[in-house]
Amino acid sequence: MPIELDATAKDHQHATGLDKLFENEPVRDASLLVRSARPCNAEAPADALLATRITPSHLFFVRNHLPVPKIEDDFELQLEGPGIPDGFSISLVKLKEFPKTTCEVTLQCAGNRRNEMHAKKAVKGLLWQGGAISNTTFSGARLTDVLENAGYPAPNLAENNYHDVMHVCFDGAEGYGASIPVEKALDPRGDVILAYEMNGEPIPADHGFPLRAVVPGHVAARSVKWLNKITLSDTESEAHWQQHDYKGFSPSKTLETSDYSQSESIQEPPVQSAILYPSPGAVVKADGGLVTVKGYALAGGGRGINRVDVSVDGGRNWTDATLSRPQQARDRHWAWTQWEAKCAVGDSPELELVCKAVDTSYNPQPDGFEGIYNARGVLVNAWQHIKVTVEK
Ligand SMILES: Nc1nc2c(c(=O)[nH]1)N[C@H]1C(S)=C(S)[C@@H](COP(=O)(O)O)O[C@H]1N2
Ligand SMILES: [Mo]
Repeated sequence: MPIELDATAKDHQHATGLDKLFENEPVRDASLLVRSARPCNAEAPADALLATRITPSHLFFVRNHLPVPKIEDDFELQLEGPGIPDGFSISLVKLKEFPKTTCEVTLQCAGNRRNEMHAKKAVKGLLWQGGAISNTTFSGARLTDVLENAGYPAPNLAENNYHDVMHVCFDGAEGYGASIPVEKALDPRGDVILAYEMNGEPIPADHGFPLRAVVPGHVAARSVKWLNKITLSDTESEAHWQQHDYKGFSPSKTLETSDYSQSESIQEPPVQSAILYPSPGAVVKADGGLVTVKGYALAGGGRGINRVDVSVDGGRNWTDATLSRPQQARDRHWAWTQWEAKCAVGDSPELELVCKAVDTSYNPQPDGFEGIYNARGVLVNAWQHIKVTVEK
């Protein structure tokens, strides 16, 4: 298992040879909000997430567990599984010959908004605010096309004929790995892509150049960057991040008492929303007695956003936000919904802004953190509360 170099592993940052390990780090935009430098973990700035539907690639959040690897020009994607000849591999040039699919997809880290849970009770992990999320287009070959070409016989899932393949495992060149259930991988409406482009350009180094698995509707941890191997398996990926991370536990469990073998791997995240404007503690203007609040909402598994409710009095009264939803088919809402609400304010100069989304299956966000508390601080989706002051 590779050592995870995270913000808590400070000692590693001074170890000899570290500069060599990190020699392939790209130049990054100065407005990214860096939460850990090496490996780089950085949030997208709120104004960039608000300004456009599509987050510009250079402002897309970065979540690297390990140093950015350098991929050679003669890179070949390895494939392994039933029906696939031993040693089968496919070049990038070959991958680009498959029909090209483009999909608008929001990636959200399972730890997004962790700082809010941490503020209630300590959790372990990078203290992300609400910017470990971004929305972009990815283009590439469909995973189903590539698997079929490699020789994998299409299983009859309706007949429960799986050929012993239950999971599709993705390995990244630098040692990261994850897997997704085969049902998602093979779903013709699941849109799993082996992407070589992001926003119409080659994928930037931080986001997986030259090839990335993109798993829409799932937590971003399953969209493996620097993809160099796909294995069809009867078990989940053996990687640390599939087996011993990205799982949730009851509020009573500590890191020590959490039994990872007994918890389901996180795949589709629950419904989420957050405020991007105004920022906490800001002084805002009331225009004709109305304060503007803006943010994003996202539902997992391709569900859409049905409604976003916004309050300025801590959750007593609610205003419907105006939604800007993705133009995507039912159960294929892979992209986020941006929203804006104009809320009437009374005489109080202190406002407590709250937002909550309801997805198209009528799943609401939970109102508090207590019931969803987990020691690792994943899937933090309680109603967000933000205090601001109204300018007199
Ligand atoms: N190879 C590789 N893939 C990876 C990771 C990684 O560290 N290495 N991090 C995962 C996690 S936890 C997240 S949240 C997303 C972040 O994608 P981004 O850096 O493009 O925003 O990539 C996922 N894929
Ligand atoms: Mo993540």
